[in-house]
Amino acid sequence: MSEYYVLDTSTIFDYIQGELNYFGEDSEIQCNEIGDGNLNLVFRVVDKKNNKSIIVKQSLPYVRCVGEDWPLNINRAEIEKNILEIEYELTDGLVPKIYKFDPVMYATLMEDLSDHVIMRTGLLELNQYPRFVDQITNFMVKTLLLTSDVVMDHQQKKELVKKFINPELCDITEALVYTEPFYNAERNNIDDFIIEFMEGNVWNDNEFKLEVAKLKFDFMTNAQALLHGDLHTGSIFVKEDSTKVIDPEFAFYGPISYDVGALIANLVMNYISTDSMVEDEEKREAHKEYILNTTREVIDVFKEKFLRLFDETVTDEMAKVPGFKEWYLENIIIDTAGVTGCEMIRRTVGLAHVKDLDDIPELDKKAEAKKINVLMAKEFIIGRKEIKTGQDFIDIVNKFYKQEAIA
Ligand code: SR1
Ligand code: MG
Repeated sequence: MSEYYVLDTSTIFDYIQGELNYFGEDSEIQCNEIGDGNLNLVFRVVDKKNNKSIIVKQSLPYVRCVGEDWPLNINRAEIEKNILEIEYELTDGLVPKIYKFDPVMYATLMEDLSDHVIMRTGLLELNQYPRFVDQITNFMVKTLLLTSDVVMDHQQKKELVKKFINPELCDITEALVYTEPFYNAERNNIDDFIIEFMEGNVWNDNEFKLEVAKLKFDFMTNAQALLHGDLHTGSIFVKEDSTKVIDPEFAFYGPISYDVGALIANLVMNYISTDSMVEDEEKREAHKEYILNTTREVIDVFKEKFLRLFDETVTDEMAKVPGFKEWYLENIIIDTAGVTGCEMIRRTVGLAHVKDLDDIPELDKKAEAKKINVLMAKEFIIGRKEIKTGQDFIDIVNKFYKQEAIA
């Protein structure tokens, strides 16, 4: 067939065989649609007899979690395929391997990583991942620094900017992360218990909103590096000794802080969630400590590796001037704190929430957690110029966990 159609579990096996002849004649096939993201279909097809499996991810021509009322360009599948190939190369395989991309069906056939678990789920089950900090900082430093003007030939870099122009998905982020959560927008998904609180603490605070506006315009205009564009804990697969980053369809040239901040925000929200949800004191405190250490280390190891790789790979003459690399990195970390705050607020009141906060079972604890989340986010944004180290990030978290319950 040479026309796009929406795949389902009854057509997926024949589709895969037609594209790749992946499974043998004696296969015992099981197909499931496992997509739990907001945009696409994801099929896992397993041959139980021969222990072989594959993932097919297909773009729908609309936003899956909203429906056909919100059309969305299916070419995002091609953007994702293009960036996965670059990231695979730059990181020695810290993303899934692509077997084939189909430009008619906007479908990518790729490595099945089901021996891993989505990090958000793993953290909510209080699991720990000893290789995570090392691997995710390798991923971020390599994909971000090596695609920047510091290292790349500037004309080639501009070609990549062109290739990864991603207006529709950027528009989603501009609206859902940087705009709508900061007023009572129709598309927001707001619990009744937090409306008045948002009016008092966010929507009527123009001084604060000015800081968010500055961060929004940095996101829109600072073509610093080729970003993943949605690097939260739902876009990361983990197991004991392995980390794999998935779902980079929001990729574009933007500020490095956007990737680092998205990750830090989602770690911090897991901390807040753990405090509210885990009843067993020993398990709760151990996991909170693990999350704080992970947060601190992600920042500090990122900085250390960034400076080292900068020295090894810098090509721009002016970027070699003493003091430049420290200045460049300091601004990335400051803006990382700003992005951390924006991501935390949008996951509390914007269209797309996170299980970490929404799944807190007791209503009063959920309300308190979400209010702490918003106030902490404000501190990250307003105080960002003083946030320079991993310790500075966790000092903000600790500050909230020493104060009395929020009124
Ligand atoms: C309509 S898309 C909502 C969110 O899902 C994606 O994972 C991105 O985070 C986006 O903001
Ligand atoms: Mg996604």
